[in-house]
Amino acid sequence: MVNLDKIMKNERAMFLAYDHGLEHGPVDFDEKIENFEPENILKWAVAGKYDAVVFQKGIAEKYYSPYKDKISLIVKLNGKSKLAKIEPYSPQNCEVSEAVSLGAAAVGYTIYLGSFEERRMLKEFAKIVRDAHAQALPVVAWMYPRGESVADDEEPEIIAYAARAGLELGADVVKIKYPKDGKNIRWVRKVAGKTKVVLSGGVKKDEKEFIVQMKQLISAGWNGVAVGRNVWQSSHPLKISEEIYKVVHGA
Ligand code: FBP
Repeated sequence: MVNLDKIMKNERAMFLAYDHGLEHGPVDFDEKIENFEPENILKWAVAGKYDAVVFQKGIAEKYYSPYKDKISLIVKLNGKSKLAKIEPYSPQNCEVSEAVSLGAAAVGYTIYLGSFEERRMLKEFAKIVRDAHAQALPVVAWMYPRGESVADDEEPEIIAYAARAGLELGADVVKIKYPKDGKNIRWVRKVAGKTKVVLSGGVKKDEKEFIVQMKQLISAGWNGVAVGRNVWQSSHPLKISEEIYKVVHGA
């Protein structure tokens, strides 16, 4: 039986995502780079009462251990840069066993559903689910339809497909994007069945708009948020974290 207790409370979750240095490069960190140092992210994660932080293994190895009793860790097992102009494929760079030695309470993996490389990711993911579940470790799937065959990755039908595929493949939590115009959010939640569903934050947007979106999703049964830029690119990361906390976990 998978143990979600270290990364969720009452079936709700707030994850602070910080794997962008690999996915996008330090461009997301702008000129105030010191604000974006891993130690600050960890401090905000603790002070903001997140349920877990998300790191690639390199950051986890070098920065996580002083925080291991303060905040849970999700180790992202795959990743890619944005430099290669190929069909999206995010290769695995860390084994479940390595994540466990780093103190992970869960592991994460991105699947670019619809990519010509989809089969490689589905195969890697299947092994990860097997290895993680053998030790009751939850698996969080970044379900991102992407590639030449995917015309619009915000289309509610496509996002619902991604959520459902996560359930079918054994994910315990799926991290998916906001369906365009907030359409079909109940249906998207429903098709994921017993798999938990969290919102992938996306680019920094108006804070009020972000909180309104969160409220809609929570009342449609979504389980929370895995957010990065909307928190650490804010001029007041703790204040926005408090707002998110109120929506996700209640006052
Ligand atoms: P954000 O809240 O900043 O969008 O972070 C969520 C996330 O999935 C990160 O974990 C990841 O690095 C990034 O978004 C991937 O973004 P993209 O959509 O550009 O692949």
